[in-house]
Amino acid sequence: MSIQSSTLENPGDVVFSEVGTVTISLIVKDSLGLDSNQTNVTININAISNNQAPTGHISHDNGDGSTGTVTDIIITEGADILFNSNIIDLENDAISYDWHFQGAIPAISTSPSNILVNYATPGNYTVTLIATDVNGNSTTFPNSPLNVTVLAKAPILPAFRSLPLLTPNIVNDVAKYTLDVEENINVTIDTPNGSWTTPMMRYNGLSLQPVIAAKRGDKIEVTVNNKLTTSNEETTVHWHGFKIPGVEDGGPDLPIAVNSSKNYSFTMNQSAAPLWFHPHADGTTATQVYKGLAGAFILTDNITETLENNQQLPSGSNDIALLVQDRQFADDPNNTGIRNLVYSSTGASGMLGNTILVNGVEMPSLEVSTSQYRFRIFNGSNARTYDFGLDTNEPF
Ligand SMILES: [Cu+2]
Repeated sequence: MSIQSSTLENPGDVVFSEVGTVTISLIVKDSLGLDSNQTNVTININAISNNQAPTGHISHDNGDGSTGTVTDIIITEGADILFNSNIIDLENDAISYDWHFQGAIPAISTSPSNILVNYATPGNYTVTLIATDVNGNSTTFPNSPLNVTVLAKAPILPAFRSLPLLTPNIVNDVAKYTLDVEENINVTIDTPNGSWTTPMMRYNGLSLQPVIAAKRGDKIEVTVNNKLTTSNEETTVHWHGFKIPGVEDGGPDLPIAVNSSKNYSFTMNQSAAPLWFHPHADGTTATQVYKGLAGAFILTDNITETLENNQQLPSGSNDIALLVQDRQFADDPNNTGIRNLVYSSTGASGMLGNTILVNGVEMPSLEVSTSQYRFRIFNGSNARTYDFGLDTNEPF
């Protein structure tokens, strides 16, 4: 639980025996002992008489040059006085007082019942309440200082996004797909700290990398059109982990030139597996994957189908592909809303990005039900390896 406010409850009574101005200071210090907030409440006791209702005046000094509300009160001898005030100071820390006076004049017992302090930034604080009388004598209220730990607020996480499933065209029992290889596709990157746009390479102009689903025995035909006309780069589609003939496997020896096409044709004849595909052209494999060309290929077979039908394996919307990729984005000093990808490789060791995206989103949040889920995790990063676990430190 994150605490964003604290209450100094019933700080106790301090007795003043002198008529005049009384200042009550609420001092909030951070863990370094620096003043993070100070507010003063000044009480002027103007008319005092054992048989007369005195008038009082309360004003606030927030300690940072800003002033709060000024309130006149009537202090009635022998009666309780409740005074409420809300102050927002320049540091945007809100402090509210809930004062409780007893007007036994001239001996004034001052008893603020609750003091609420709101904190703008996390950290450790001490909250002290000090009363200073007309002669400058200070007394710390008996129940202060109060030690407060303010934890960081849980960030509002961006929504999880599912990878889009491609729909085949079934012709004569063959599942036909088309992959247009495109660049300068404006992709929205959502993070806990805001969103921006990044021009990327993509298949079919999709904002996310696609998924192809197939079953063992399926005949697949994929037409790939190289539309990388700006960068003028060759590409291929390599079917990572597929048991298919070499000529269909999109190696660097069979590139697709710009404005050219190639048909990949194969039959899936292997056990169920989470597979993936990505470019494998000579010299541009790493950068094209980094810029966004990749896709998941979910292969099922009779065994997985039986397990799913018997509810022994999660299926449907409980079977979720996660594409994990680290990226680095350029700064946006002029607030254009566009942040370009930065690729800086040191030789053959590749590069490590400082932003880890899961399905194109940093730290996505997915509402789940109390049932089993199957996550197919694909590491599509350039050089980074991962040790996945739960935030309870339990391993997968
Ligand atoms: Cu590969």
